[in-house]
Amino acid sequence: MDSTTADTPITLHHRICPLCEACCGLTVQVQGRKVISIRGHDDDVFSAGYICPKGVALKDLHEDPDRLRTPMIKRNGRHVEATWEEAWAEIAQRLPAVQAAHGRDAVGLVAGNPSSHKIGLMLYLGRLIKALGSRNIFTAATLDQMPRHLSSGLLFGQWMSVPVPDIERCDFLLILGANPVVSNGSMWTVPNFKAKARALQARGGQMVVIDPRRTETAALADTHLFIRPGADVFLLLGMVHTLFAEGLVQLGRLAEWAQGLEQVREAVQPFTPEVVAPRCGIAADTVRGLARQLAQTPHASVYARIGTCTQHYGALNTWLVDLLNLLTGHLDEPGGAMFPKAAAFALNTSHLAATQPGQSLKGRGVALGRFSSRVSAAPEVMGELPIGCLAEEMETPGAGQIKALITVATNPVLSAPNGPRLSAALSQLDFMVSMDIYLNETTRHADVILPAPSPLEDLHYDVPYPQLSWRNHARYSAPVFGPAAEQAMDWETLLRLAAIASGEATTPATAAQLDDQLFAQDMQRRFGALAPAVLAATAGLRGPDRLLDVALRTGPYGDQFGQQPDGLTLAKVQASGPSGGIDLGPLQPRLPEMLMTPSGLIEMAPAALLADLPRALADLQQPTPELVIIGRRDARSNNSWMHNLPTLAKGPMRCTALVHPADAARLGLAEGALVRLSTRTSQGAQHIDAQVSLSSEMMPGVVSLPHGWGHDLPGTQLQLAAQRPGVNLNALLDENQRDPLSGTAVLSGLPVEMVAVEGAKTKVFTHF
Ligand SMILES: Nc1nc2c(c(=O)[nH]1)N[C@H]1C(S)=C(S)[C@@H](COP(=O)(O)OP(=O)(O)OC[C@H]3O[C@@H](n4cnc5c(=O)[nH]c(N)nc54)[C@H](O)[C@@H]3O)O[C@H]1N2
Ligand SMILES: Nc1nc2c(c(=O)[nH]1)N[C@H]1C(S)=C(S)[C@@H](COP(=O)(O)OP(=O)(O)OC[C@H]3O[C@@H](n4cnc5c(=O)[nH]c(N)nc54)[C@H](O)[C@@H]3O)O[C@H]1N2
Ligand code: SF4
Ligand SMILES: [Mo]
Repeated sequence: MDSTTADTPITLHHRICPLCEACCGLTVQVQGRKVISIRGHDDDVFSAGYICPKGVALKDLHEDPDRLRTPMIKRNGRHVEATWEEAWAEIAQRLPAVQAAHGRDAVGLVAGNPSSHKIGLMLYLGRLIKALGSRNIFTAATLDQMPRHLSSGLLFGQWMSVPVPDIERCDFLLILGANPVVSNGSMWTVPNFKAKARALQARGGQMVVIDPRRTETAALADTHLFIRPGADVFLLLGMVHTLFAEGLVQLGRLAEWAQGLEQVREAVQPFTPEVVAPRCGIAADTVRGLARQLAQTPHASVYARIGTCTQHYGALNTWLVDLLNLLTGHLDEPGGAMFPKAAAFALNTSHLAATQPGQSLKGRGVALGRFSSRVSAAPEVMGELPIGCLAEEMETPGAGQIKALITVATNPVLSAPNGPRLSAALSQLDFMVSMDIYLNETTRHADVILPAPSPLEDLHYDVPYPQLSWRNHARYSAPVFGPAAEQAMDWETLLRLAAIASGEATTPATAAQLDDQLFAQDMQRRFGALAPAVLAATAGLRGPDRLLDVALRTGPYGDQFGQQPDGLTLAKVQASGPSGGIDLGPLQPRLPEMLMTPSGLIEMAPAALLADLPRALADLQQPTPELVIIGRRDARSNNSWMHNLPTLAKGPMRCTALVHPADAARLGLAEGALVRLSTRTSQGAQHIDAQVSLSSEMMPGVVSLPHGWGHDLPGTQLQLAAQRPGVNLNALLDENQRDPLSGTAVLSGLPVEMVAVEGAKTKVFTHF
């Protein structure tokens, strides 16, 4: 019960925002169990007060009456509130039955974007996956950044060795397919990108943005170039070609640490600027000019993100971006593209103790395609299968068919291509469990929904994002509120699920007991004879806190359990007080020590990538479609799930189709017209109806609609979102179009037809 009165003291709490990759420090003002206000934390060592509207909306999220606070069980087709024990009983009865009848692969798992922002999910999901023993593991990575991991794995030997622009020292920043002014950065943790970009310009630097829409980031840039969606591979090849043709290649310090230069030179031969220019919609001289500017600016960096990943050549694009940085001497150099050195959990720091300075460690590198999906034979990457294969794996009978599914913080019915097919397949499952905070378009199919604590009731430490940050740091947030009664922490829920999935449910241990057992086993494996000392040193901690303490202490800045007394411990990070955490300084060069490839070198010409180039070459002969569709992000939205929060939902309708006035004139469309957008996919004709907004921001021949909308499906509990549902872009997209190497879905650049809906009135946009 909330016993807050007017006399209850107001307290201030510092807290990292868990909503996007910027990881902003917030100041939360609280009275009892009420949130009074949320602001940017001015003294935060990393984000210095920056906040966006979503951070403010954490209050709405905490208070949202539709957010689930108890488990839900579906009875007679309707979801009803249930106790945790009832939920566990239902799962224990039904999940092992599927495994017993159909085998381990019959239970699939899908994990979504918020999983990467919650330490409990990040650190314990692996336990559940291991317990399941299923090949049918899917995540949002194949809707997003898998090409980034692939290139890092092949070139540097570790999936998470991702170079990011060293923006504070950079004088030329080339951005492709990213809109960090709105998205706040991705695979690059850079709160207040706008201020940092302005500072770059103020010291005489330049920013160039390549995007089929003149975005908020493009508007800030010194130069914006439209590109035909999907044509980045050609632009990038033309630039690499220019570097070789004009003698601009200079690897500098890394020359002796890289192999494959001659193979790259040969492979790019066919892609002269003249050959690629028409396809990109960018003049050959401009292609050359970009390559020259990159090569001739001492501190420069290329950054590319989702617009270049979610297309037919996602892997090639990401590789070519890495090559551009490397070939121009900007990789791992101040002001160029550098590798962060995280304080905890980074696999690319774990071997450093075994490496001599100035040497690399020959590692095992990464393996691809160790197994394939059953129906389409799509290869695994990083132990997962392309999410585009999920529906067919549920629908197609035979050994290994997915009969039961666990979803963790994901809403693929709106976020993955051909959501309607997924929705139909989910409704046919024998059993489905969702860990989620809403009864939404996906979880409405679940037999049991297990809720999560509100972000303000959870501790926070970012696991992946310090590995991608513009500056090194270690920041921790304690929960602002204790958990609501009965609410399990994510790690507890995952351990209970894992116990059931591994068949141990008959010995009902508490999550704490399971955690102690697993922790002791892990420490034994890792530290051998020293394990008892580690257990003693971490006594009193449990769950993610305990794993974090071990990771910090054994990490590159750690106290090594007393051997480096000045080093980091969890207690030290927690005690950092009003600064919100510990600053670990600007990015430092990390090569060659960080390399983990089999050769111990940067392997710049991986066979799998070279073998994909003929596909691009053949593609140059293809005609370009008249109209293609791309996505769009909005500052007040977050993929599919923040449309139920009042402070974000208010204002103009955001799910509109942006159309260039010339296209509108050609097709006879006026502002506000209702149009039918149609595609022909591998599954037949699809269409949705959307309202047009005219915009000269668009490249002619390209229409843009945001994803994550379509909240008008029955059986959900999202009252506000349902009032202005928007339409589902992903109903138009094709789950079978993907980058063959990374398995990443093609979400950008598919041909679309657009016609006015006969008889529909031109509507004035609804405003909340
Ligand atoms: N066409 C098109 N489609 C896209 C994209 C695009 O650009 N264009 N972008 C893609 C990208 S980059 C991504 S990452 C994916 C995202 O797709 P998903 O990974 O499926 O993520 P969301 O759609 O954001 O759904 C998040 C789910 O997590 C739940 N949730 C929120 N917070 C919590 C929590 O604390 N705990 C738990 N257990 N659940 C929580 C929400 O209720 C929601 O159900 O979408 C992709 N889809
Ligand atoms: N406000 C808000 N912030 C978010 C999210 C959100 O939904 N809303 N989602 C979060 C997530 S999960 C992610 S992964 C990140 C993504 O962060 P970003 O990668 O910055 O994503 P977008 O803002 O979608 O920017 C992609 C850009 O690529 C452009 N584009 C589309 N097709 C092409 C193409 O073929 N070539 C080129 N060069 N450009 C193209 C689009 O016009 C768009 O401007 O954002 C995160 N932050
Ligand atoms: S930019 Fe991202 S991390 Fe920062 S307040 Fe907004 S949602 Fe939160
Ligand atoms: Mo994403």
